[in-house]
Amino acid sequence: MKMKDKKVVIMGVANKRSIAWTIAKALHQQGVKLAFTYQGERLQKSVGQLVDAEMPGSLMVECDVTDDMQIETAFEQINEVWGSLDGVVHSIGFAKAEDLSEAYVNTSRDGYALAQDISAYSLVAVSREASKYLTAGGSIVTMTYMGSERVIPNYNVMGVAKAALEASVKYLAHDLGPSNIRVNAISAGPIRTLAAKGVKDFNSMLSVIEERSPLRRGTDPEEVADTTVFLLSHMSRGITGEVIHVDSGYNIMG
Ligand code: 0WD
Repeated sequence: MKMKDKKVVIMGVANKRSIAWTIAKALHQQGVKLAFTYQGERLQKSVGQLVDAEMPGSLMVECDVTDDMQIETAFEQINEVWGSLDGVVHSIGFAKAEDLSEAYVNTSRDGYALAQDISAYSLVAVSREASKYLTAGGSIVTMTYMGSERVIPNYNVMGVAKAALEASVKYLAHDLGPSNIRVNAISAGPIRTLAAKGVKDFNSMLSVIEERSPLRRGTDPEEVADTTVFLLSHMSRGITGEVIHVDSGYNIMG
């Protein structure tokens, strides 16, 4: 994998169930140096404790992705310590709870804009700032879900935001490719995390997947983490602008 001493920024750890945390553990095992960004004081203490306990020596920087200045400053601060970067994991998404339970047709203008801002636009702003420091090329990986491709009841405004995110992956891959920066997404099957708690009927989604997916089981966060390690590594050097499904094959089912 040739990952030892690579420098990767992890965005989106809220707690130890976060997909971003499982990804961090897999990267840590490969000897990767990590910088964690956290959203506001709310998460500073809890994420800080997690990082200090399991990955001491990692960087910790505040970054609310709704604020351009915070994104700019976060990458500047990380670069001041590291001098350059090799990769970014963007594992961030948000929609208002009421927009994940009512009919999509009732989505408010505010709710639509917020979901797009945090879940899709943030990748554009992050890629722009990160690319300044990915000086020897690099890899950016984001997390998406099949609700972008087809209607998953209740996923609603998040599905539309994920469609924008996946389209952004392609446009960003085109823009940053000449600098040897790759941009890809992983479309993960449902995983029990804090974000998943907001999706109504999550449990019944899981049982359908266990019954109908080709592998007849749900998705482990470790599977998503291993694919992220691959996408950040030299092994995937020919892949960009791609959405890789890590979902027990469920997306191929009619
Ligand atoms: O089934 C699942 N859990 C799947 C998740 C299946 C497929 C994809 N995904 C995606 C999510 O949509 C998201 O993009 O994976 C990504 C990570 O989600 P997660 O690990 O399931 O959820 P969680 O642990 O809640 O992490 C998402 C975090 C936020 O957590 P909370 O729960 O506090 O909203 O995104 C971060 C925050 O840490 N986040 C922000 N970070 C910076 N600025 C912001 C913000 N404004 N808003 C949310």
